[in-house]
Amino acid sequence: MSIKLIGTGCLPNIPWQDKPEGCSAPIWRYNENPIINRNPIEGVARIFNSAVMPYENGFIGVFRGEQVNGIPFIYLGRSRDGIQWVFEKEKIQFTDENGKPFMPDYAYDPRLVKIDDTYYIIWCQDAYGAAIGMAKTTDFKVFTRVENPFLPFNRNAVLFPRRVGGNFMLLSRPSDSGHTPFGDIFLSESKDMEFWGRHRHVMGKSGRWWENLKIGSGSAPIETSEGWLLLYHGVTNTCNGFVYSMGGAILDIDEPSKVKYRCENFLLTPEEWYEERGFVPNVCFPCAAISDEETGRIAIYYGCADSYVGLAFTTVNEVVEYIRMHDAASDDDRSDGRK
Ligand code: BMA
Repeated sequence: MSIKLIGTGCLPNIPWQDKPEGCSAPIWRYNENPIINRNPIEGVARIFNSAVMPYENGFIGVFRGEQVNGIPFIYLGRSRDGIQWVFEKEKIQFTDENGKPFMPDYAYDPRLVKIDDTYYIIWCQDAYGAAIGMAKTTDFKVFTRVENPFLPFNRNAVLFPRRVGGNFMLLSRPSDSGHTPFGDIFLSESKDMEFWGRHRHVMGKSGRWWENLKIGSGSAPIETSEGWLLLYHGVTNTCNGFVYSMGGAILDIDEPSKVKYRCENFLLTPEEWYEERGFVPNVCFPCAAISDEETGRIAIYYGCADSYVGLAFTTVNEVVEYIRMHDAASDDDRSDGRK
């Protein structure tokens, strides 16, 4: 069966490597990972959990930069090929709606989503507790804060790339203030990007060993002929701490709180040195995926061990087919999530 990407546009210069001979996994790594190494900017010790998009003739990205004082902020980077990045030295300066400086105390795990002609950045920050922050830009020079969508605590959010049923859609993961040992993915809607409601449960942790602690959305959902492809992270606990793997699900195109298929297997789990060894070992944390409608190619950017950025590849056909073949969605997953 041939599954198509919808509305993602053509991207002939998408970073790409063919699947290696003998690889049976649905997602394969770039063989020169990590693409961003330690100390990438003066005053920034590590970049990871970051998001990129095609822009002009190349690529642009928002990067989680852990400063040498340990505090994370968001940095802008540009690239011709999506692999080699040039970063701005100064963190992104956010302003309020009157153009006055309006910086959060910290900001991490940014996602970047284009809706119509506006780029939205969405991240985690303090708002009297860990909460979701948002800003918008049309030129990557002026970054205007948008009202925080939710009360604390919530540390993981991503927007859909278009309205569904006339409303903006946002996936998030309500939680507590720390490295929460729980968390499910919820969907919220808004007519204006300011007031959010109609909250629905999308899916929770499962009994499966790689995602039995908590889950959180990863890249912005990708529209396909089978539904929204959601790449997410699933977490398990071990005697040596949390392990973060990448999972996949397909959400109903018109009612995305309904899960059509949910893969019982992880799609990517820490195996390489840059995923297993670092500031926080054993973390694969997807935050972005770009795709080429023509070929069905998808390039995934994921944080590695809270220390590096990695790149991985798949095709829409291969990953959606794999998720379908290994579907283990529960009745609760398949429901509309309203109680
Ligand atoms: C989560 C977030 C991520 C991080 C992960 C592993 O709670 O803080 O930014 O990659 O933990 O440390």
